[in-house]
Amino acid sequence: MKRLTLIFCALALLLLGGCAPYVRQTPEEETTLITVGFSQVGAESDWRVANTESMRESLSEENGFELLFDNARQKQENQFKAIRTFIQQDVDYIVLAPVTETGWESVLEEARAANIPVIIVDRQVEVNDTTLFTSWVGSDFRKTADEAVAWLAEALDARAETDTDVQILHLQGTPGSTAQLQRSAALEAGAFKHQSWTIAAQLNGDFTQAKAYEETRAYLANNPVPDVVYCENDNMCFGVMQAMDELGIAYGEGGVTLITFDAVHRALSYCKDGKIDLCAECNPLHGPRVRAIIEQLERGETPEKRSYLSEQLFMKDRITDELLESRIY
Ligand code: GYE
Repeated sequence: MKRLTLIFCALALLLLGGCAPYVRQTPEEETTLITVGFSQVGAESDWRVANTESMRESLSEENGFELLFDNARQKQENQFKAIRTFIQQDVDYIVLAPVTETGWESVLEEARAANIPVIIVDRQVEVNDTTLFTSWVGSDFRKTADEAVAWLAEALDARAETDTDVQILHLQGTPGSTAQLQRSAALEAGAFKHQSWTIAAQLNGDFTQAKAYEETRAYLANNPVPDVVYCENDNMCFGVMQAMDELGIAYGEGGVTLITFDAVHRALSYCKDGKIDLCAECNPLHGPRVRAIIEQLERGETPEKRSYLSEQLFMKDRITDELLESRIY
């Protein structure tokens, strides 16, 4: 493995006082940076931007890293290209936030052949040989989504709406991504369990506000207003709100029930104002974990194969001003 070695040599001649003799200084500093190639999904959401920022902060030069960043614009082929470039550049580590779960074998084999450990963050990769990656850091998407669905069941129960027909509009994230697969599976399991729930439609919003807005606007123009909208991320929820604002449809308290995932600052603040009913948290701060994993590997230790970040559900009464102020994303 190649280390990027920076050698700073400085020869300083200082004149002390008016006619004092020259003092020769030769401070010599050698800094060895660990090079990390990071293939990021894109910049599709507030969550993603916070994730990138967390990685940049943790893998900074001051912390001893040189970070090579690539934004794949939500395309797997761009991620293949980025990883191959990192291999050519002989980086020390590759960090991959995969857009979808499948199709990674070849490129991961190439990284392994080049002896470069790969750390996966956020979404998972589906590979038969799990030694193709060193470690994974992310969320237990299914667990949090199951909790969100259980919250919906209770909320409907409390409103005595369990027996009446519940129409759910489902905004899905990028098809085939772990966040989409597991959040969708939780809702589908909920609809299967509760006879009165109907998933009225599943719209692909690709985790972006713009796409969710367009899809929802078009859907609502031709279909009845649903009782619940289940959005697989906050930015899609903002798109739904935008569409409903334009159509004069009430949501949140006293309107369509809105459920969203991520719990970024803006969503929490809408929730506090009663415009969103539930924010299911997804923690984007992977940087410190990734740094710790690399440092473990540097010491010759074996990191955990999978490590989960902890998260919770937020409803209006759990959102304080302090929480909003301390939220950095
Ligand atoms: O929920 C969404 C982002 O994979 C957990 O991707 C991530 C999701 C997150 O674009 O906002």
